[in-house]
Amino acid sequence: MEIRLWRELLIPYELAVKELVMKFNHLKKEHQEKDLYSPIEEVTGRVKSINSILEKMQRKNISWEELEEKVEDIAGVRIICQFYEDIEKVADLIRNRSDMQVLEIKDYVTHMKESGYRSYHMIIGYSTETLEGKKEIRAEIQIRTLAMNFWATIEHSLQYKYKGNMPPHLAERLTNAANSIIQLDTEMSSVRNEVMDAQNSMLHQSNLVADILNNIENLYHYSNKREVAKIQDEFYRIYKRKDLKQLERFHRELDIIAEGYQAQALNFKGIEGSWQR
Ligand code: 0O2
Repeated sequence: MEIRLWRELLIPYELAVKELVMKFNHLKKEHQEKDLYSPIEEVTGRVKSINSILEKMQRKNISWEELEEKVEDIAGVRIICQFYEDIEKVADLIRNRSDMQVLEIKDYVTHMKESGYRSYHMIIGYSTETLEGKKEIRAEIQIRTLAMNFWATIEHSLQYKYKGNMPPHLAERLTNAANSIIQLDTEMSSVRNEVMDAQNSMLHQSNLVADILNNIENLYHYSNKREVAKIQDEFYRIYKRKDLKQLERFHRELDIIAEGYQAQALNFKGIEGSWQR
């Protein structure tokens, strides 16, 4: 029998998982930087263990030649959302990307598995580039809510413990819990708009504060230190009031002051330059 070089086989998959996790985390960050609610709450990834790959090959009667085509989740990424509605938003973000092609959808959200499992799976084609050159691989992206993830994590551990022979009383409890998860997600969806508003406003304030302090720090480097200390005191005074409108006004005014100082500094540099000539 031919020797299987598992480490070599898994290299592009390891790379793909790292790249995909980084890209989805970046999408979350982009939303936050634009004061936008992010449908992505958390991203994790893993390369399937060799044991788990072998088990799946055996269970599904997959040959070595078919391994990379038929075990579609060697590279797996999980995207957790806060709300049910976010799942479709994330799926759209993925569909609109040019660096991954959606090959297959398994919608266990609309069509819950018999076990009670709910999650939206997208099998994608993804291109990796390693020392050996370019390689097209398949990866599985699982998209689910926090509540669905809670259920799946618990059930996965029990499946592992009972190796497919779940005692009926436990299976029943899990089915009941799965129904409660549906109810919980529906209940949470009804406050989604309020939560989105609250989170947008929190993000907006946090970006404003970061921007203001950044501006103050810049001013500190090229203007009168006493003036800057006064500006900083004023900022802390306004900050304590917890009034977003005042903070926005202060931010705009500070922008104007900073522009003024910048123009002065540039003029000064211009004069310096003409002196040196
Ligand atoms: P891992 O790495 O331990 O997560 P399957 O026949 O279900 O094994 P298939 O048909 O290739 O696999 O794809 P499917 O059904 O989309 O399942 C792929 C993955 O979805 C599984 O990976 C699980 O992560 C998850 N999943 C599917 N069904 C269930 C379920 O009933 N309960 C839980 N908790 N998770 C499920 P693996 O193979 O289990 O590997």
